[in-house]
Amino acid sequence: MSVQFRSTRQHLLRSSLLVGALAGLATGLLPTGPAGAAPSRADLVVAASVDTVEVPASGGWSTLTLDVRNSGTKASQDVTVAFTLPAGAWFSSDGFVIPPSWSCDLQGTATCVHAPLAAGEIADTLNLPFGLPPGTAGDAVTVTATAKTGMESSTANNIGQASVRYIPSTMDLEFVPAATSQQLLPNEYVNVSTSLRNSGNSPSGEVTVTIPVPAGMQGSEMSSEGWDCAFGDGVADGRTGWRCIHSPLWPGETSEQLYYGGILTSTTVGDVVTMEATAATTLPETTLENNTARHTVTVEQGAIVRGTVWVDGNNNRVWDTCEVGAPVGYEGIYRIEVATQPGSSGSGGLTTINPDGTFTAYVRPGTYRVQFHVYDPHEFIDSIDSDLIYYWNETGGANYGHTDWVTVATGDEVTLDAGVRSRWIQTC
Ligand SMILES: [Ca+2]
Ligand SMILES: [Ca+2]
Ligand SMILES: [Ca+2]
Repeated sequence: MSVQFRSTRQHLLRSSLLVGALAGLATGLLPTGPAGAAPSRADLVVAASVDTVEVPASGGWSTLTLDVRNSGTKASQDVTVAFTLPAGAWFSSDGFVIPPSWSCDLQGTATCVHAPLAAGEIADTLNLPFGLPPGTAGDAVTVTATAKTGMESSTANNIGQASVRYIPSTMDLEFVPAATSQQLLPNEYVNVSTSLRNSGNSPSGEVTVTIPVPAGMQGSEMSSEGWDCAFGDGVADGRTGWRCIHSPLWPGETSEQLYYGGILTSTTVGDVVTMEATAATTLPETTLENNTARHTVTVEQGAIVRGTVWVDGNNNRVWDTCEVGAPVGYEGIYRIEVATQPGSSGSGGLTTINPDGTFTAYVRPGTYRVQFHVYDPHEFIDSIDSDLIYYWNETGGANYGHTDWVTVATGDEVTLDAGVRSRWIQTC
């Protein structure tokens, strides 16, 4: 009778243990069987996952997340988790934090140790980045974590595994933005800014961008952080332009902005000037179709402000037909600005000063005045052939004068002159 009782009891015990173990596996929370019915034991349950389940065939990084809990009814002893990485893989040595409750030796034995876990206690989650060597696209590799402690009700749930699959490597540089445009006046500055992005899953090689200076434009040296640029003749594939180098771009990385530009010269209204930047790298790309950035400048019509700084050679305060323009430079016309009236929306390009004392500025509709700076031996004069409403001849010879405000519309051409005399008077 006692034998029968025992066997029935053992049968019941096994059943409840089995149910308990299954429930424990399913929820990870339930104790294995009624407390009074089974020997009280610890039961570690391990769960492992990876945050990146696919890496390129060129190799890559993932992070192992490990959770260990004691689902048993009794405290465990010390917990040791041993990791097995795929062949050639390695744990990162920095860039992550081990919770203080764990003590890990990832570079040596590849184990982490935790103090005993009370019944029901969940250990702090471990997040361990690891690197994978190059592999074959389509292959999967597995990371395994195995926990060990003293006597447990089950060790079947002590192993956590997660897989990472190799996918084909891709690398693709593309300009962001790839197409820009603007409308400018003749003699205006062209400023272009773009960046380069690696939209593949593998690093690029060193990057080179070449930008020839197009016809109708004069380029100038510019610097861009993160880029090493040279400007000059024969650098942009043999042509005058920019050649800029950038270190390899990581998957998903966008470079710093790349700046280049210059001033429109020898263009006329309606001209279209296109700047083309071309990127290349030392490794094969998915496509080369997106390796060009185009900046299109359409030369638009504005108004023209022009005039002459003329020298009253015979000192009669009249611009006689024989009298010519002042020289340009430190003893003549030093600077001419076409200034925008404060609050006016006008804007324009550089004022070109010619050796014969004439000047030209292309401006948008707006209100402007011309500001002249001439140097000794030249100084401003009163004359009916001068449009200055104000001038000041300094002792020392840095002389300044300006015209009244003039409002111009698209297509207008206005002429504003300034009369000067030279202390070295030459009659004509
Ligand atoms: Ca266990
Ligand atoms: Ca590309
Ligand atoms: Ca005269």
